[in-house]
Amino acid sequence: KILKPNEQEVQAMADNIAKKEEIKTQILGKLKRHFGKTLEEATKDQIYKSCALSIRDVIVEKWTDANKQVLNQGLKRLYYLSAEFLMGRALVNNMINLHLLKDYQEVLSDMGISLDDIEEQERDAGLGNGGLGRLAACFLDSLSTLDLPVTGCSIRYEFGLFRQRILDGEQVEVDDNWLEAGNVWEIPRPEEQVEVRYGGELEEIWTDRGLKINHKNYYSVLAIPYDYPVIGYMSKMPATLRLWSAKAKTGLDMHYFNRGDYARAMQERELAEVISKVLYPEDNHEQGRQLRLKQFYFFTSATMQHMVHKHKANYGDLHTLPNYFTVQINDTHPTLAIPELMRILMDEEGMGWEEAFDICGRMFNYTNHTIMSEALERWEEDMFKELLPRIYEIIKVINDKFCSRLWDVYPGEWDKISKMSIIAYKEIRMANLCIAVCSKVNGVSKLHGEIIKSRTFRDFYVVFPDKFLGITNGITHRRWIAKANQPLTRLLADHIGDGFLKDYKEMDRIADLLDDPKFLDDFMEVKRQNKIRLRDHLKKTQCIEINENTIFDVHAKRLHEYKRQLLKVLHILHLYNLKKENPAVQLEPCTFIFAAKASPGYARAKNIIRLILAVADLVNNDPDTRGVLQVVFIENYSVSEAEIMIPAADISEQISTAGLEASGTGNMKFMMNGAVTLGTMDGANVEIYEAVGEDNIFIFGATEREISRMERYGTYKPGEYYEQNTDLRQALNRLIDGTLPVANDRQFSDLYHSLLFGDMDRADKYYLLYDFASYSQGYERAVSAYQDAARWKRMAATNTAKSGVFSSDRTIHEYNDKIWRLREMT
Ligand code: NBG
Repeated sequence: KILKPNEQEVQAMADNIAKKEEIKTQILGKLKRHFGKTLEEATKDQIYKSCALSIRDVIVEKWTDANKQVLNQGLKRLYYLSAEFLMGRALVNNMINLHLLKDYQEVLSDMGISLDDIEEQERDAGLGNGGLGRLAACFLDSLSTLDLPVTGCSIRYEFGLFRQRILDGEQVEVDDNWLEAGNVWEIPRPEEQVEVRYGGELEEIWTDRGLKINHKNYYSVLAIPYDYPVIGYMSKMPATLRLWSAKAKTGLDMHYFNRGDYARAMQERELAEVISKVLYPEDNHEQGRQLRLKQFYFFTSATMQHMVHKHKANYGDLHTLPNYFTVQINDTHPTLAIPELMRILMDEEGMGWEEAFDICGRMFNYTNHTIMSEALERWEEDMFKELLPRIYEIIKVINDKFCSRLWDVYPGEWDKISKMSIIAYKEIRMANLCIAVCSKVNGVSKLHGEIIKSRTFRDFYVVFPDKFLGITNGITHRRWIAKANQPLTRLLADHIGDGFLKDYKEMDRIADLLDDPKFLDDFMEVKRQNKIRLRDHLKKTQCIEINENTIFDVHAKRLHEYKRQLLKVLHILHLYNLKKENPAVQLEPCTFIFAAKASPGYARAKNIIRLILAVADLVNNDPDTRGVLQVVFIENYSVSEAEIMIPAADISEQISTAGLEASGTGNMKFMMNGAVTLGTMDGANVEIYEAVGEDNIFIFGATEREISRMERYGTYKPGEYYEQNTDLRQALNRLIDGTLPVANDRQFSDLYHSLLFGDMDRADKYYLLYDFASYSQGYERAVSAYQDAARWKRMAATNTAKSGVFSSDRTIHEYNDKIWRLREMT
């Protein structure tokens, strides 16, 4: 007997059909009106854009309403200032967040189109280097999901982070002209442009209202905002990402043009527009270049001017600014927002110093993302003064007042005061400026929060104990589960419903399933599907064949010595040696996957990539190891590559020298997707360890305390480890004994020397030799756990089950509680 659907079901079906018809009409309408094309004539790119525009309409509708509400209800808004936002692609993520994914999939498939194909038309918005920029992107998603009003502010770089190609065994950088084919998500707002000034001289003039600073002979650049709405999951409050683009004030200089000097006529324009041309490809590493300083002043000045204009227009009274805005400074890059707001309030709005300073103190907060001394931003005083004379003067006054305050606390302690001073030894120290002014200064994990108090900024902590706190990073589980891992999302939804996408705490319910054998099998089946997806992807994009029936052991992050990709490579060479020495030895088949970009100017990092590729060449082609050990380097690590790679991982390598990785966020993405961490007690690994328990993680290596003791007393002698550990010695010797196939005849003796003797500095600064034996044991433990299938599936699923606390929703709750105090819309 055929069951007849009841009335409600009939209605639901009818609604569904109507909804899908509407989506189809929207897409076809966009194709027709924007591109003058019918479906049959349209290119994939045009279909992508039509889908995106139809989705954008839905978001913009909510966005306009929400922005009006913020104003009507007088809600406080967060300005999240960051030199980087590593957004990745938006289309499918937006569909998920609007609960429209399934509908679009079906509509497109009815039209004979695959959403996967369409999705690939979108270029990643790669406006960031790594963790810091991706964190900013995750924060926008969470803020919007929690209906908290935020504007993220940055630069509309015409070229994002370079694309990486591997040619002849080396990294080659290709420009990332991501705007080439247009960006459908952004809305230009030329009517809100502001002017940013550089150079010139200052002059004091007396007016009837007192002394006034006149800034003259400056040159200026226009900042044009482009707004990009970002919607969180089932949100009423889309976030705004405001990206500023630089434009010359005059198009062509007609004076030169008329004389036939066309190149000269264009010059000013090019000089201005270079400001938003390209993202600096540096990660955890400071260079102090003038153009970079120009970039940072450019977007912070534009943002502060905009904020003040807006506030004046809406409320008139600038004294209430801190009631309506709070500003987060994401690492020191946007620090100039502080003196810039001082400048606007005093020079343009006639406010006195004390009042302006008090307002700044109440509005700004600073997040520190690294303790690596080379990455603590400093600017050369003379260069700074010439480029930003007024800002320089303001910083100088802040510094004078700050130092005299310190003098009261530490009378006579010149050394200490000069260490804490904002300007010293002809340099301006941005972190010190932030700490002197901001209400709160936070680290990004528990450990890092402690280290900044006890070491990096200890002297400041003694004076301002209430300023400091640690808030552990997080990642948005919408992108990193729902978008990146749809099979896992379906499995979880089948058991606990899809409420966890809005409320991360519901992820805790996954723990109830850990004793359900069917769930564990399904969980591993999801993993297998993801491994196959990565296998197919690699075949398609890099013509590399990998075997999904091996362990996928993944080390994916920026290339930096402290992240110790080199330690991993040495260990692979050790496994290779084992097999060469005794071909009968049984090794568990393993695919070692690396993905990492090296900063183009960081020679050592590029060399380590060369080494990884050379080791891949050796191990993959040697008949003794072929099929057992495979080394793969995935090109162009980016958000979109990560979405495919992370769900496929079995082992997550998080092996930084303890104390140096402020938090890590890749570590969270892997564990959330059921990879088991093999890592040091560093950054947020410590909290992953606490969350999953010691049975569900493999910890190895020196602790932060051990390392800092060795640093303090200078007791570390890498040579002794080389002498005493045969495995290590043999692995290291492979770098120089001619085993490795090399391109251009360049060997790896510099890496070898840096570990054993040091070049300019100490030998083995990052303690690879110290941790080698312990890493090797950690790897063995991980492999034997993997061989026990019953044990492994429980471990893997436990990692997902305990990952809720690493949702950036939790992080944002904490920031809001402890720092911002924003309210939800009513
Ligand atoms: C990085 C740290 C990571 C951390 C991210 C986000 C910088 C300066 N720091 O450990 O190295 O996860 O910031 O907080 O890029």
